[in-house]
Amino acid sequence: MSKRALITGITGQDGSYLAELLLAKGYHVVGMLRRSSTVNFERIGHLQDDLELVSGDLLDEASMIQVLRAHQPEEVYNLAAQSFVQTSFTQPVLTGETTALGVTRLLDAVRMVDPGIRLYQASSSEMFGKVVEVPQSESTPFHPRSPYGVAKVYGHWITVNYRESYGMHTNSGILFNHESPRRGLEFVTRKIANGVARIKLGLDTTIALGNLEAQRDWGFAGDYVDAMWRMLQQPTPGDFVVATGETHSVREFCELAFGHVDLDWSDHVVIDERFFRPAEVDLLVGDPSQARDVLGWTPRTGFRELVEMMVDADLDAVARQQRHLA
Ligand code: NAP
Ligand code: F7E
Repeated sequence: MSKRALITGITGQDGSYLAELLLAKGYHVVGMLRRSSTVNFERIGHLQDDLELVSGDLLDEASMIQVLRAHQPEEVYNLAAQSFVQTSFTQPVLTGETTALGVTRLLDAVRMVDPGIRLYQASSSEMFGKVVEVPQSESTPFHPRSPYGVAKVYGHWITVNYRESYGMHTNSGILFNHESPRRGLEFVTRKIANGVARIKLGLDTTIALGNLEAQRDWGFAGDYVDAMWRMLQQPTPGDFVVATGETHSVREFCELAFGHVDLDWSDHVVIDERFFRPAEVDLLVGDPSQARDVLGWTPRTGFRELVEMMVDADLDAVARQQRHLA
């Protein structure tokens, strides 16, 4: 009989890649959706016939108890969150309810329905924030710099706490930034890739950005979901940093993305104060050696390849929209 997995956040970037991976491994995949007034299947439309989609919300514990009872998964991947750092400054309470307390609601639902279920919690490099060492590993102390980062620290520790208190197989994947053509348009990499495509195809002339000197360890989401799965296959649960070990600035991302279509970024990027954050995370770079040694995981997609994949995908998508409107 095939294994059963529940994914929260199935409509998000990672949810769609993880669903593809689990389906390819023969899993029965149940995706939890929150109620919305419009269908939001942009990323999972191609998988819709292979998934079982059910209604539930991280803000409502009873809904998750009901989903767990009805579908009896062996593995739960908690990818749902208010995941945009900038929004966490304007909606800190909602971010805490979803991204922090939502984890406790889900863990508690799992504990009540079947404490033998293995759980993955989507933790984040944003927990390191104002970093105390470079690179950051599983033992680096946290100093979050946004309500989102603070909420993720809570989510991390409650995951560890349920492991230690109840002997549950709960895992915290401390993932550094991972991107793809399915990344939300508000995140800087997709904003640049989409902007480059629109400029190249004559729809825009500039992109407005904030801090170009911010540095991130950017990998490909399709590679990172494999690390999530590997964590739940281990005999003992744990915490794992998942990263490339390389860091690049927003400026470098711009150089490569515009360069890929023979444009000079400095002719098209304008700085707009609105995109600076009240507190910034300056230098994030992860040490993924534990993931390599224990999980046998390594990233496969390099930085240039990632940038070019994203720009090419947006060139295709924008050209398709133009043809549709013509
Ligand atoms: P994403 O694209 O923003 O997807 C977030 C998902 O959460 C969406 O499916 C969203 O549903 C769902 N969601 C939001 N609030 C919910 C609620 N109250 N109840 C149920 N579902 C809810 O995020 P992602 O990039 O795939 O990231 C996946 C997870 O990894 C998140 O927890 C994120 O914080 C974490 N993470 C991401 C990165 C990264 O670089 N991508 C790095 C480290 C950690 P709607 O479609 O209805 O909005
Ligand atoms: O910002 C700078 C900005 O919004 C990256 C989430 O998935 O990864 C993501 O969080 C950097 C920041 O991602 C703009 O100041 C400059 O330093 O793409 P981002 P993020 O904040 O790193 C972590 C690991 C997560 O866990 C989160 O869920 O880029 N930046 N100019 C800009 N950022 C945005 N969004 N827009 C700009 O115009």
